Amino acid sequence: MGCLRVVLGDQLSRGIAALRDLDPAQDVVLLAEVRAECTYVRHHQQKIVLVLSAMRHFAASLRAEGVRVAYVRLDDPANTQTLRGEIVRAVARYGASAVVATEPGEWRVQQDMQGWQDAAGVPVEIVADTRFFISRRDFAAWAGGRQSLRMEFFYRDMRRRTGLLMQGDQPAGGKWNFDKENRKRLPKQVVPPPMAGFAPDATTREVIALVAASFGDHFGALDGFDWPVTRAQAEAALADFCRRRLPQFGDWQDAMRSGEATVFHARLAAALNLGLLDPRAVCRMAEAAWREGRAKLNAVEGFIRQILGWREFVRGIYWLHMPAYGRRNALAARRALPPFYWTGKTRMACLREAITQTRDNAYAHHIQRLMITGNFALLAGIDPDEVDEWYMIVYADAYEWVEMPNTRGMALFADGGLVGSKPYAAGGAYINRMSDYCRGCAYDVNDAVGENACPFNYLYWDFMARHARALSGNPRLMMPLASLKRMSTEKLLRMRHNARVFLESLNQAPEAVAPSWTPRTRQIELPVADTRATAEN
Ligand code: FAD
Ligand code: DLZ
Ligand code: SF4
Repeated sequence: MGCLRVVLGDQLSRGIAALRDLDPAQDVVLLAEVRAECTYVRHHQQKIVLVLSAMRHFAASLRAEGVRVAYVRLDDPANTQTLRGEIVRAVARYGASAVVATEPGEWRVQQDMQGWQDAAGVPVEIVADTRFFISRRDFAAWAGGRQSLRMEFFYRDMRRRTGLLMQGDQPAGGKWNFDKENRKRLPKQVVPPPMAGFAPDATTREVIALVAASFGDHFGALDGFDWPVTRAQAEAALADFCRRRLPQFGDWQDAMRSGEATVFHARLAAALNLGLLDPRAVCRMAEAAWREGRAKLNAVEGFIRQILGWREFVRGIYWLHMPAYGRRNALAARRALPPFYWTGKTRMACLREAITQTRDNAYAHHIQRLMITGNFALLAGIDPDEVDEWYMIVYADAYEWVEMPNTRGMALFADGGLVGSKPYAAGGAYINRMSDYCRGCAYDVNDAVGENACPFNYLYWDFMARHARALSGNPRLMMPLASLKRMSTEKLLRMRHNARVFLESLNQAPEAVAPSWTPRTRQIELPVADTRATAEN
């Protein structure tokens, strides 16, 4: 027999490198549903349904083409429940003379692949994943010799390389980045169109039952599952986005609204990361909307930057710095993740909203991830390992290559500034400006001290004071650090006291447990000057 060609659950593209020289007369394609991949973190139930259903549909499309597919179901009694075990079994069963696989999206799987050859007893070839605009090797070459890596410069090079949104050698519209135009508050009368959803077919319904029976104790609701599970559905979702949402994507890119999960976002990351959509085709379709006058440049540039810029950049950073990246904790954050990240039971309306949506939909949009759940974890000093695991679990689009640099880097600054040039720390005023959450909140966003003060306010200044010395050289933080210096000692002490009491109450769920809110300054041991300059731990 010929080769065994392995396709992992997030490699569901017909053009995936491992299938490139497929000989349908000789080769067998292996797709294996295995418990190890469903439980290495306790993925949201919708994510498992999405991956397994998409795998089954992809296998069916290969078979329809006449390709021989070895498909291992999760409940097959012979299933060894690991990728390696299934490769060994398939090599023996089909008498394969070699294995071909595409490089995986996660470091731990790459490590495992190193052992496949010995285990299977035949040569294993691992080919580069060509579904990205830039290869891992070319990113490393781009990064080599640069003092610091900034997404913005990488993105400009990628625009030049691909010609996307270019007019000759100049950026379309004379500017590389229209982000300043993309921070508008969402007015009441603007109602985002409903998201394109896909009712589960018989295959998906079967997987839903399997997941409910096998992983029903994992986080997340299964009702209302409507993710695209085939290439055709993903393309329909993309077309719907380009027609109905992209034109307004830019203006309200940072806006949040209660009860509104996606606003004008695309909800395409899950399909992109699974391989159901090709990022090049997605960017070209968005670009065409601008060239044909169907969407403004600020919207299209903002959207393309996320895919051509951020998505490629974080992947490059991940592979450049793993495995050490996964241990980074530059701000020495050690606090346990509060239980409300799992239950949504908190009096803070913004967190309640973001977490409840996450539980129900396996989705929250970027600003909810960065400025609500991420910002809170940053300010509260939650251990990056716990935050990382939470983000890996809760989103349908989560894969470590993209989740980890966004979490440890962008949201937590735990990488010390490899991904972002400053911590994305913000108080309640930012959340109030970009959402309607504060109106329905038990706390008062205009207060920074006292029983009803918005926790984001005092936690923000507590964070700044805790890390003032470590952050003092950062030019982007000059303003808040100068305000901190000007602040009266009494006010800062009161806020830091509130922060301490609040943080101590966090693990006695819910945080509404009434703490003593009377500031007792004598309990704060450090003199103010030292307090301001002392990094946590
Ligand atoms: P849109 O806002 O419509 O953006 C369009 C596309 O651009 C997305 O589909 C996605 O492919 C890409 N994109 C946008 N922002 C980013 C980014 N920062 N990094 C990489 N790609 C981006 N994205 C994931 O795909 N998987 C993750 O596990 C993930 N974890 C995140 C964790 C944190 C703490 C943060 C702050 C961000 C994370 N992101 C992750 C990035 C981003 O939030 C999601 O890609 C986006 O919210 C997905 O929704 P969407 O498809 O509606 O995106
Ligand atoms: C995420 C996931 C899940 C839930 N299940 C499977 C599976 O059963 N079989 C499989 O091949 N892949 C699965 N995946 C995707 C893998 O976890 C993914 O390929 C690696 O994390 C590398 O990115
Ligand atoms: Fe969130 Fe504070 Fe607004 Fe409440 S007041 S919703 S805690 S930002």
